[in-house]
Amino acid sequence: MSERIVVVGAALVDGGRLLAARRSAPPELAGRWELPGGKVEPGERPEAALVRELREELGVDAEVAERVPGSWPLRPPYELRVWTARLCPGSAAPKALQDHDELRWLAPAEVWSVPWLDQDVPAVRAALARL
Ligand code: 9L3
Ligand code: MG
Repeated sequence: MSERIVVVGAALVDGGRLLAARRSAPPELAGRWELPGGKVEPGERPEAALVRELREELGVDAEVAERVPGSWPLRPPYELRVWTARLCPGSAAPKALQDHDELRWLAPAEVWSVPWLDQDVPAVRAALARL
């Protein structure tokens, strides 16, 4: 059996709004919006990977809250798992430092106003249900 590699995504919430990040790379994903995150490294706990990815990609200090039940297939061998997260007190505001060219805090009524990556749509729906 082939190993699945977990990609962690954050439903980063602040003041009741969800952070969406527009990808700038790779070209086939550019312009579509995602829950920020990335690949778990060998031996790394997924929650630690998420904190690391949010620091690298957005320059924030975040804490992971709870797992959003489910996992969603990406291009093999990857699969997406999502946690809710929030900014730690004193964290910088998110900035698009890596792989993104725009960030947007979306109120619940605005969540479907951006073109999410197809693979993120069910994850966003599940995350929204738990905000
Ligand atoms: N991916 C899809 N949705 C997401 C994330 C964080 C990632 N919410 C896909 C895009 C890439 C792969 O997973 O094909 C690895 O992600 P990254 O390391 O390029 O962020
Ligand atoms: Mg990433």
